[in-house]
Amino acid sequence: MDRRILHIDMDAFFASVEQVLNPALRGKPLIVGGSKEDTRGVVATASYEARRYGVHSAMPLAQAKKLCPDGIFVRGNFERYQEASDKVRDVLETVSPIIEFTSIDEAYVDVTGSQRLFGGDDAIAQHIKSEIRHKTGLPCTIAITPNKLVSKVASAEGKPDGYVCVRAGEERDFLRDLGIGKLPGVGPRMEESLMALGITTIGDLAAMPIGVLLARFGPMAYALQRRAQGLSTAEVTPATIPKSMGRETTFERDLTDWARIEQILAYLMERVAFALREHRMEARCVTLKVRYADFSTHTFAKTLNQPTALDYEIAAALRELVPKARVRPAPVRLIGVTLSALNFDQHQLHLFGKVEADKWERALESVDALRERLGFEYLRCGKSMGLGRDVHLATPSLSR
Ligand code: TTP
Ligand code: MG
Repeated sequence: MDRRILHIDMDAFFASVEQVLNPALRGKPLIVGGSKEDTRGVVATASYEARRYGVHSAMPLAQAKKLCPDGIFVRGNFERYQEASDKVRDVLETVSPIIEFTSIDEAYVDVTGSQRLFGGDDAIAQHIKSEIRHKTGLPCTIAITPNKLVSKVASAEGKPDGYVCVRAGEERDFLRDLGIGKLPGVGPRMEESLMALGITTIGDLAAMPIGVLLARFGPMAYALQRRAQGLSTAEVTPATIPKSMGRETTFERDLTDWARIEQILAYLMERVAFALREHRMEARCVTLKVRYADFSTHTFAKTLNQPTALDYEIAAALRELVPKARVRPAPVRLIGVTLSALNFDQHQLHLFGKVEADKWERALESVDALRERLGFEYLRCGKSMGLGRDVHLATPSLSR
């Protein structure tokens, strides 16, 4: 049976949620990301009315204010967006269990097996759109096509409040006249290289003699051209969302030296923060776990004002928690750190305009990239450096 893959993306998501919460904002140019007085933040998103003025995501607020002086600026309320996203998930679950969220407002659903029950693509899309409207008041755009790649492109084309259906065999026709920059994986640099070869549409790339592409891009040319032809076999892989992530270790012998304990704690923290970022998640709660020599186990938790995936913010929370653990003068048998109240990273670092965080985020991106290439131990940052390169934990424990 032909695969049918649905892609859904909520329209102007944060702005639409704000408009549901406060109907006075409907139909108005609305900019989410910071108040009018906010000078440092960036735009998280803008309503379609505000987009007419040229305002878009990631634009500095100051610039948005110049382009759209009569716009309404709000800071945003991430919890409400997560709630809305959860309701969208509930609706999608009524259609198929194979759901993969790729961001807070975007998901793929394999609806191959749902065709008979609902009576086809159109009925599935209709059902989802009206249920989401009913349960959340929010508009969305849906595409159903033979694969993830074409669905992703098609839903972007269908915005806002749209539905696009591409049948098997029509993929290439559908993509043909679209600008080459619309093909997923083609960023601004790649777009430039393709333009230099005279390729301006996805159809141009699909029809290009492969030799020309191989000469310019090497072996990746094959995959590139296949994508332009609308071919993709990627599966919808439902991600189980972890509730928490933790790292802990039992020492070879009980320790009383807190300088040493804190070094190991810093190492565990770096590891769990790295894992968190790998999952593109953020945490709002940091828990320090201590088992003393007498096996009594205590946890000390701190809830952050805002979710984070940054080492230095998690370290700051631990610095507040460690003195609480040290109140008991007993030797320590086990130490651990757990991050919970997790959600997917939704650029809220930018949303709340934290310049400092921004700097760290960029630094950690490079650190993580090196670690992926060379191994975790290659690069370490804070207190844990005192442990040296090859850290050996007697009982490394990975928990979720
Ligand atoms: P998008 O789906 O990219 O944008 P959107 O839903 O606002 O608009 P569209 O109709 O074009 O889909 O992102 C979803 C939400 O993620 C968006 O509402 C706000 C947030 N976001 C940021 O905070 N910063 C960003 O740079 C982007 C792109 C999105
Ligand atoms: Mg969206």
